[in-house]
Amino acid sequence: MKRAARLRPTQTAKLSIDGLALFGGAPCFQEPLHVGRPDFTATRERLLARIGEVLDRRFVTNNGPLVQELEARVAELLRVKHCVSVVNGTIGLELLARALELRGEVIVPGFTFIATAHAFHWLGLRPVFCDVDRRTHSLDPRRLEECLSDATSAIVGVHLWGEPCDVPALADFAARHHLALLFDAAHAFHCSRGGRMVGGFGRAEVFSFHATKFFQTFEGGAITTDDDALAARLRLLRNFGFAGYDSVVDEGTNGKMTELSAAMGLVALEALPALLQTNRERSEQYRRELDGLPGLRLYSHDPRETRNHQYLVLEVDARAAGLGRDELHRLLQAENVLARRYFTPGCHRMEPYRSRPQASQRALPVTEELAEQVLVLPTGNAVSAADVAGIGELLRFLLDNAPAIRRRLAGHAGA
Ligand code: T4K
Repeated sequence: MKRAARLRPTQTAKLSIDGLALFGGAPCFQEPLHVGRPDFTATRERLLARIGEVLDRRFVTNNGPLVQELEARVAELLRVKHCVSVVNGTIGLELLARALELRGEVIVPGFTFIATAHAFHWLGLRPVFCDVDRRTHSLDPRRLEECLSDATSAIVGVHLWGEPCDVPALADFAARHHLALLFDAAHAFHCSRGGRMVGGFGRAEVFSFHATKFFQTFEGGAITTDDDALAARLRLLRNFGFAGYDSVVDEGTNGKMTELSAAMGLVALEALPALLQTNRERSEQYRRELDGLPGLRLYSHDPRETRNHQYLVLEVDARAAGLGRDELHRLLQAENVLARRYFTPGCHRMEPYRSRPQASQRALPVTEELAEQVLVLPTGNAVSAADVAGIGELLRFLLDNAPAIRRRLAGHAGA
């Protein structure tokens, strides 16, 4: 079902402070607009046909033909030797940590989705949070040294928002200190650095194919690497350590992707160019709609590189905007614009990490600032051009009337 934005640019005059949904008016959008909601309108028939094949074949998991086909196609697309599909990105990180036999401490950014840290903590490793670069939002190589200890075994860079990390600087640091370098590439499918696709950097990279990602298999993920031995070990570990019937040659867990997820993935791969086109158009439109709005800065990607534009990331400077990020978030949510405060608070402020002894915590000023400022706006192929126009108009109205809205918010119950 297609929604239409209730607001059109020409109807801005109808917006009023009293009419804002937070103050009792009807929401601007009849249906919620999500960050990365998948839309199956264009792919439904092909997906159902693929699922039909799986049911007919009666082979639904355990490295089936569709999983193998998907792995081959992803490896080809990312120009990497091996793609080991997994049940989700979090398990992918865990499998990689096991396969690399990481020990002790692992340096991770403070500003990321909690799964980056949890995956290692879950295995009994200790995530050590490093601050991030103000512009790119990813690991700041200048802050690595202070995170280092005798127990450090690895650095985990996160290509946040699909913008690859400063790979050469991280690789140089890792080599000098004999650390494994791996990447959480959950956001970076079909993104490049120096013309080379994310997938082949470090020892290995881990993708998430969650339903809200640019490339999705409902739930799923993959570990990609050029290292033959590592790929072979990962394949063992994701299947209980089985080398063949009745032959267990390693430890292992169950990290296998199902044929239904692979069916989704194969169909999603065919639809990728169309989604990329939509994402690009929406992202350019957002940029035009928000142009000149005080206090709102849109995250910029390197224009020379391939990007998937799956996340539309806004930084809100409360002083210049007249409204804080959290105020805007409340106002937008009420209007059915389900913008997200990714990633608030920073990982170090979430359990179990925030309860660590104070002495073992380091200041992460950039992570703190971003966690207060970042707002991710609805994107994906379920968000129409009319929706983006409506969101732009709404944001413009909110900022144009910021002082009055702020006064109203102060007096509003629950504010
Ligand atoms: N590393 C990084 C840097 C990551 O961002 C992630 C995951 C991982 C590692 C771990 O990968 P996985 O183990 O997940 O493969 C979502 C996703 O669940 C998560 O995959 C993602 N990152 C994270 C950034 O976002 P939530 O808790 O915010 O999801 P949720 O349920 O609120 O969904 C987001 C929006 O999408 C909502 O507005 C609802 C809508 N939605 C969601 C689903 C699942 C739909 O419209 N349809 C749907 O089917 O974490």
